Amino acid sequence: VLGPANKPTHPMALAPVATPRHSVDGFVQEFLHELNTTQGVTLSASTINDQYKALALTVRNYLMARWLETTRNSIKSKSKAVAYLSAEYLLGRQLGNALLAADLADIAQEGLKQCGIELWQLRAQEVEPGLGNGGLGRLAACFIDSLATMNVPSVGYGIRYEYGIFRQTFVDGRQVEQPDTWLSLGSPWEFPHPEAAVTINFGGTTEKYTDEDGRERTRWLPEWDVQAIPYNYMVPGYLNGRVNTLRLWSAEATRAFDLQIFNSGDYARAVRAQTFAENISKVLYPEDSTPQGKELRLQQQYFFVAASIRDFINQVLGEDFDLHNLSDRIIFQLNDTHPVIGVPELMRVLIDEEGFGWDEAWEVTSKCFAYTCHTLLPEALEVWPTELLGRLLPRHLEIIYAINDRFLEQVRDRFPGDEVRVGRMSIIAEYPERAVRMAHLASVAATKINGVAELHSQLLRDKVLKDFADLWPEKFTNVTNGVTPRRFLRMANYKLSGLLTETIGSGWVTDLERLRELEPCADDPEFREKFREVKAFNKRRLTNLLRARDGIDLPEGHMLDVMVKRLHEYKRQSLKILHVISLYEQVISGKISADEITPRTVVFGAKAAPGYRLAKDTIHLINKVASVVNEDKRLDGRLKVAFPANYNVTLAEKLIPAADLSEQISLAGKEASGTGNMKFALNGALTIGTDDGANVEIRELVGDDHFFLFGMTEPEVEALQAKGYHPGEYYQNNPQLKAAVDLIQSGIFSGGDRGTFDSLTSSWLYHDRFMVFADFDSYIAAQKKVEEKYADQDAWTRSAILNMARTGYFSSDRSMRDYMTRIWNITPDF
Ligand code: GFP
Repeated sequence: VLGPANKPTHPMALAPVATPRHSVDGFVQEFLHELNTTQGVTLSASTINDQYKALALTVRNYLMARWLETTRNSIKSKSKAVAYLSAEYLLGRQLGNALLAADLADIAQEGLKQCGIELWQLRAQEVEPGLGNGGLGRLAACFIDSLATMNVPSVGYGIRYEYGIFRQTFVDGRQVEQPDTWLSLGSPWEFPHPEAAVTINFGGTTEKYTDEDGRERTRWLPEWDVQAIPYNYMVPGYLNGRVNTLRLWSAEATRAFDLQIFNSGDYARAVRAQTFAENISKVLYPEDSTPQGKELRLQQQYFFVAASIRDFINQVLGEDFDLHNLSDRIIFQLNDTHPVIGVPELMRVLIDEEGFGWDEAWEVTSKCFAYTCHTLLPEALEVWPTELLGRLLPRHLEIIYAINDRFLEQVRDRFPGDEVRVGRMSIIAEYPERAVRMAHLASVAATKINGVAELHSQLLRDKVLKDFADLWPEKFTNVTNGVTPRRFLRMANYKLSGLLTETIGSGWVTDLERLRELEPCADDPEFREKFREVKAFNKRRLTNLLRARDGIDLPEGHMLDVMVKRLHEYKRQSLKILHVISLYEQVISGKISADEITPRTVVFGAKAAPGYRLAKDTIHLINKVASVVNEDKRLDGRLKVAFPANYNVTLAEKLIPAADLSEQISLAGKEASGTGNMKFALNGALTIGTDDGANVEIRELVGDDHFFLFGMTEPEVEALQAKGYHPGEYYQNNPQLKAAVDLIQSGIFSGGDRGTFDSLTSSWLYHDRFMVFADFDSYIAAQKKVEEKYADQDAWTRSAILNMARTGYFSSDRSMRDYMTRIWNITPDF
């Protein structure tokens, strides 16, 4: 991926690859050439897809020389690299980013115009690769962008899911999942390398043997295998001439089909092995409520991690490299627990294949991994039943047991007699079934463990991984998440970008803290006016998009109140919809008149995991409320709900710059960080939020006057839990809450059927772990403050500008700097 280490070369191969001329003429020539030679069409006969592909290939050509050079230099410099191991990369569209990185956007626009083509139409052709689920995958994409922009030798490793995350549709308000066929027209951004395939083994048994030197060794006798085929993607840095690599693995059967069986006429059986093997890279997060689904997930994890480790060792380091020095050349960053099976895999490679002794192997392995935890929910920490892990990866299970034995010895030494602690910390859980706790394995092996926001890292130390922090306090650190300013400000909000650059120069794109220089502009009426014009433009742009994409009409002049994120109870989309229902209820029951409502459109964007019943019911409720509220004349058009289906990065890029209000309303102590919160603030939306995740740091930076804080703090949540949370009391004692819940139960949103949403209402009323009712009152009060402030547009705009000016800290460039100094011990290449 960073290039073969010791391969033959030729003096001419060292000459730089020609980059096409950076001029409109040069561009047009290149574009027409691609159209003719790669797509095989003339301009006049070309379809829009031909044009899009030719454009993508043209842009690629401009980046190609840089890519080859980056690769060559990384090998030569022998510097330490980061391998980011992530099961998800939510990349978004590639074309716009590549145009920006290669400084080609204006040239392309002009050149295409000369050919009678509009650039934006071609950009709209691109189907984004949905290789992630939410914040975790998008974070990985932001990080690799920053690493390239900051000249850090690095490679991203992951899976090329054929179908990615599902495409969400709504049928009668309910989520229905469709396969996401993002590859159906081919992707011009990938470079397959079948010749560099890696064989990945599964199943079978292990056996002991004595080697030539008379040493007792173990070997794995696998039962079946699959080919991991690498697909390379360019990761261009912003205007710095560096192009890093993202390498995604695709599964192919080793034995495609059995000709004997085929010829006997049993066609289905002839290809069974192929289908089975290739399922591995079919979809992101196969539904895991079945044992088969669970097993497939573990297969996926081992598949991509084993291929990546093997790839790095073979391709980058080469045969002569002394693996005792591996940690001088690499750090594997584990993005959550999904890649943690890499720990026993590296041990196996070193011991079984390279002949290392245990201690030597552990010495290397325990320096080569660092672990980022992204959650606070205990149920989100993966565990694999030993029955399953042992069946799929028998040698790895042995190694895990051996790691655990040595680890528990250490615990016993340190805390003699404390067997309860030993049981708590063990990598192996005994209840409800014997299973491997992957977060414990990661914590034992990693050089560093980090959370993703200050509060989160603190809670990891104090609660989730407390025993480990007691044992190894020095392992724990924090790196607050960040987002790339290139995609989420420069590209997504080009009007605002223009205004910023006009005011403070363009340096902010790679040095986001420079937005601070805009603080004084908050008091400048002329700047405020321009800022408002940008927002109005972004709203019109969104309106046009939603009309075309979803048939949704956004009314003019409304506050745009946006809640977009994965659907989960802890994130509390339910609290947001209860607010809408409550406003509606107050108007139709005559408690307030419609003109007392601030004209507001609430926009939701969220996918629910296919097997997550309550999340899907919440989507159903939101859609049903939308259809009733949007039609009710009594509201005088002052309250609307929009829920465009299939929220993704492409939509986020239009939605976030248009938003006035950002909803970050998780129960305190549950959201690790959040990154949407950062994107909204940077684009000049005000946040209504709890003291949770990175909200805490956002509020500290922007100031209390420019942030709508509500809800319990984390210690208050804990105290309430300890005392006993009785949601029924809130319901009984708060007439406004009761009226909203009763309205749902009246059947008004479900065609008269009173039971449709019982699953939700009874969860809130009887056993809601996420305490929606407890924060309802304070949320409503904070929304009143939102309305008051919004009524004073000057004050609102002032706060919006300050939000943007003060949140430059949340650049993923800063996150990467923190990883480099606190975790990786790496310096950038220059
Ligand atoms: C998860 C966490 C978020 C966090 C991201 C990235 O994302 O709090 O910001 O990882 O660290 F929950 P989601 O799966 O929730 O989107």
